[in-house]
Amino acid sequence: MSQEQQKEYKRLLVTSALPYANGPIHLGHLAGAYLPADVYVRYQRLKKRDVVYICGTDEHGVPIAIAAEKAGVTPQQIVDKYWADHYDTFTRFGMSFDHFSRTSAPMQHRTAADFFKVIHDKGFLVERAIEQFYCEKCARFLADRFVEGECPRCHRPGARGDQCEACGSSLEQTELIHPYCKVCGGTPVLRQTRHLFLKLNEFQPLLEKWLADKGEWKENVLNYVRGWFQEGLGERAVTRDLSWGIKVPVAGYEEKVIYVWFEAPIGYISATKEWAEKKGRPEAWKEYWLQPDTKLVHFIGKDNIVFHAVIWPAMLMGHGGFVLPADIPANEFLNLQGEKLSTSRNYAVWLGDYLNKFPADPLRYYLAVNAPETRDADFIWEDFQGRNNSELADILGNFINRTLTFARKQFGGAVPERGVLDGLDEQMVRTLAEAPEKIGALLEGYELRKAAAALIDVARFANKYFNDQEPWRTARENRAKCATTIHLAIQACQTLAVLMEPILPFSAEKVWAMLGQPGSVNDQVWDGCGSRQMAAGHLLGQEQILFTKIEESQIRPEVERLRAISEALKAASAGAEVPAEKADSEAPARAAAVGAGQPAAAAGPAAQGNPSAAAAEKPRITYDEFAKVDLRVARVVKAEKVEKADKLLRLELEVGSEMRQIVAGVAKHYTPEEMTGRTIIIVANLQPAVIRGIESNGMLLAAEDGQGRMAILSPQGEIDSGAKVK
Ligand code: B3M
Ligand code: ZN
Repeated sequence: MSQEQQKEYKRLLVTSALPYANGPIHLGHLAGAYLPADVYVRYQRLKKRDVVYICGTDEHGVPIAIAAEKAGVTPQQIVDKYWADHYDTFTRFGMSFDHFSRTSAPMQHRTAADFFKVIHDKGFLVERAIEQFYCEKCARFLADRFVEGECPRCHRPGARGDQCEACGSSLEQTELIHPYCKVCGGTPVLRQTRHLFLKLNEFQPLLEKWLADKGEWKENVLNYVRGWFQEGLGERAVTRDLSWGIKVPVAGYEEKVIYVWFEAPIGYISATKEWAEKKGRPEAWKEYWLQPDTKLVHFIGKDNIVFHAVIWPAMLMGHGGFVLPADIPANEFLNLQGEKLSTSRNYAVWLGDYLNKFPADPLRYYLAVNAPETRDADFIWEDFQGRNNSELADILGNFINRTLTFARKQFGGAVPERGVLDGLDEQMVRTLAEAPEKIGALLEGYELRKAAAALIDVARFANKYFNDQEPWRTARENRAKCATTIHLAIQACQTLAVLMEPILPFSAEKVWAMLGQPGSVNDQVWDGCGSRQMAAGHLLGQEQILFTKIEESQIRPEVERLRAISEALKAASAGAEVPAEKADSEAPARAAAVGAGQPAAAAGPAAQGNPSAAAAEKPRITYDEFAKVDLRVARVVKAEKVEKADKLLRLELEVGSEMRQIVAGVAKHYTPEEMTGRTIIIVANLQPAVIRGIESNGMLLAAEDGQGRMAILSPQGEIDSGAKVK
């Protein structure tokens, strides 16, 4: 056990990533940052720990500004709509936030501006002049995704200023071919602008030291962070040329806003302040944020790791006084029917839609037992149906139902006397007594899959106990024995009600009422809940149906809708990759890149934000489709840098008897000297493109990995240029 786990915490502060307020919540969100946190928090409350659970919407940033301009409404109107939408659907799903705030709140404006000022005044920010695209028609600089164009790598249209979704490359906006303003379509020009950069590099030694004893953290989180350290942390731009957001509180920067990823995590603090005010104890937030015996836990999806595990702790260290995260249990992604979610293409299951058709608990259970804890998981409607029917209905629901029905019929709906225990009874007693600790340890360690399975195991055992004791027989032959069986079975129902609560809160409450217990199951105590006996004579309540079986006819339309979208997408992209969709959020991997000319170190390691997306499989293609690509061996005759483009080289190639020119984005990894004389592989029949005014007639092949490394492909052995590659 690490020092971190042994440390005695007095209170818990738990957060879920703040969802962007520009689109509804879908199942991918839930599986990543919401359900796991809610289950954890509900468990901690039953453990009677002091816990505050904070969330809210992330309401600033470029995508929201663009969405508003396109829709002809104000950004505020958009975020108001989605704040209410998120609040409503989360509530119906059973999310038990202590406070659900929003980053456009006045408290956040004050808190974030003060925080920024402290970081600035302590000298952790540095001003840099950079060149950035400017739209003369719109009279503004084009931050991040306000500019789009053709991808310099894959040449598909619609690449964004920070990333090409089609091929996954991370880009500098100035590399785009035929860039255009996302709002008016005009061609932008390059202009000088200034931004403040966080000197993240100065925090690296401190961060490494801090993370050294976090060996108990999830491996995926530690791996990401190690990757960033290896690459070396660079400066990150933390201001943007935008009007929607929190104004930069520094003289000369009045026209700019704080970068959304600098400000959003501060939302955790401001939301806690609002919570404290709501409680009538405005100073109470300080206990949670300023006392070192607070355990701060951030639940996030894996695309948010660098922001929470590197940049945010650096900000907290820079500011001083605040607790640092004690754990960041990030989850992997949830796919859908075997394919990646795509929100813009509606290849998703929206929570609101789901809740209009099905209850919350079966989804909570399925997302728990099938959580993307250590690798991506898949939401499969048929599997969801199967688990609901065979585990929730046939095992858990059935046991509780048959027990209470039997008690009503045979014992007038009262708890019968517990008599002498036989071996089976003792096993049942032991199983119940051990269950809270066993399942508790799993929940404490964020092992939702195992915890959900262990819960069903208790019910499975209880069902078997019921069968083996044959109370329908002993009811006639040995009433005392029958009474003992039913007494223990009812006790098992009571235990299950408490154990169910974190994952199945609505059903747990129903069981509690069915048992005729007063109050709410939430008021119960986790520890010892398996050993608490029912009083003989206690009157049970009304039976209700706990879990309804889901029919094939209910899920078929869902499956068919998704299949139709997936097939249409495949037809449209004709074998090209359907990218993982992040259109509704700020690009995680390259979030700080604001334009060309910024210090090279300002950019994060290229593909690191999301290695699995980078390595994502493309749909299968036929041999004929592959055969359309004309791959050739080429020899580099001459190589030179492209002016004002620090990633580009102009290459003159010999391809058989032909000479060609291409522009390649390899300058960060290869010098012109290293390129000259090399034998490489090119795509020879790619449509020509003009990059930085230079015609590029082909594309060289190179591999990029998750560590930001690049290697150019070359043939092994002697071969003539112009030779075909197949
Ligand atoms: N809104 C990104 C996301 O929803 C971002 C999280 C902010 S947490 C401080 O993926
Ligand atoms: Zn424009």
